[in-house]
Amino acid sequence: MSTRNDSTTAFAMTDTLTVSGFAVVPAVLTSGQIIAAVLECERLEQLHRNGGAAGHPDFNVEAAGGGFHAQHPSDGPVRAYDRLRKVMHPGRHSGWFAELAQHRLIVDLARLVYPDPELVLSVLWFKPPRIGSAKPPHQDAAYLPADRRDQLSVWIALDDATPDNGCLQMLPGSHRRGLLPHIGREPQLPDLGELRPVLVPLAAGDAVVFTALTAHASGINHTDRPRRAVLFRFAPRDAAAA
Ligand SMILES: O=C(O)CCC(=O)C(=O)O
Repeated sequence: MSTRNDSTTAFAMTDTLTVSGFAVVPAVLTSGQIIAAVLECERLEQLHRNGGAAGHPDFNVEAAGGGFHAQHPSDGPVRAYDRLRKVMHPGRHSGWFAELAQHRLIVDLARLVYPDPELVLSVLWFKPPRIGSAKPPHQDAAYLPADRRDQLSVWIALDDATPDNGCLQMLPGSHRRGLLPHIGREPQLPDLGELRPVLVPLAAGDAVVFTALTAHASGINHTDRPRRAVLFRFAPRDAAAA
């Protein structure tokens, strides 16, 4: 296996990132780390099911029509659409994920782009079985103020991510178009123009790295198993402090 310290691998990765706006990095997590991550996800889901996170704004659930509620809509009995869709800032709820965010291999990926990267966002994506909804095409920059759009995401699959369970889809070259017009409360690109999405299936533990201008999406989870992933987003330290 090549390592992230290998300068040829690093060069190839930054080259792919420059040309396409994203790059796949195999085996960022070991099998032991994948098992530990999945156990932590199950613990957080259990906390949610038991009502231990009711009303907490970091715990977002699937909405009946797809998309997500900003927070748990009720403290009543858990319904199908009360399944967790994402947990924001997992490091605040799990020491394990807080430590993972500092993992050398992960921070080194950000260092390929920023000499001194700062973690600015972490998200746990759950995409639950059968009801895990699609994420429409968007650029993360659409969520960010103009002076904070230089950011790099490291999205790590915790289950095998496949076309059937809603793996990521990337729009190669979109990062060279600047910020495109978005519509909607959950910003999305109404028109892809010439851009064509490519499916990015990953094995559990693999990562895809992409810029905040790289348009991407994910499909519905049609399977009986969750499609979980953790996202760490980095910015150059000065920008994060601005
Ligand atoms: O995990 C997903 O399905 C969507 C991820 C995404 O859109 C993001 O990380 O910006």
